[in-house]
Amino acid sequence: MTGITLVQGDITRQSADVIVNAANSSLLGGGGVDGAIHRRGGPAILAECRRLRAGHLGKGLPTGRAVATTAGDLDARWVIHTVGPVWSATEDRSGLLASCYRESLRTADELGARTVAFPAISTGVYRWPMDDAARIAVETVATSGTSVTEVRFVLFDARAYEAFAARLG
Ligand code: AR6
Repeated sequence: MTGITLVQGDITRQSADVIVNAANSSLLGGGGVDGAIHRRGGPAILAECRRLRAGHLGKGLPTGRAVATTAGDLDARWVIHTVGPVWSATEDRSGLLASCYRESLRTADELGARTVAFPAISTGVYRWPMDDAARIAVETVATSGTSVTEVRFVLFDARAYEAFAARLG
């Protein structure tokens, strides 16, 4: 049974087997959670991302996919980088957002991780509406069949926390 928990705060301060990064396809850093993870996690994470880009991810990580690296100086064993879709009002990209959660958990299962901390993927720079993002995140995790025992959503502000809390009932 996977327990779903909620925390309000900075994901880079969490202790977990896996901290998930809301990255972009380049894997070479950015703002938001991505910037914070690389800042606090130190250069080992970026070094491994560069090796992935020089190897089998030469064209970058596609939207909806996930890949693991070291967690560097974070209090975690791995960072799993996933690329959320940019919100579109005209195209339904919810399958890609669900895929981020599913693929991250599949990768975590392969690693043997027990605890996974997720940010609210795509709800910042990529502008996904928070309530809808919370619905997709909770539904996808609940139906994923993962062996992870705790999935922790780490929400940056009260608005995000309330949106996820409403979905968990
Ligand atoms: N801990 C937890 N949540 C955070 C933190 C933090 N330290 N910082 C921000 N958030 P975003 P995206 C929240 O923009 O929308 C980057 O430049 C934030 O309030 O980080 O998937 C990447 O390189 C929001 O609710 O990710 C990509 O280019 C949520 O995390 C692009 O942004 C996600 O916001 C990805 O955009």
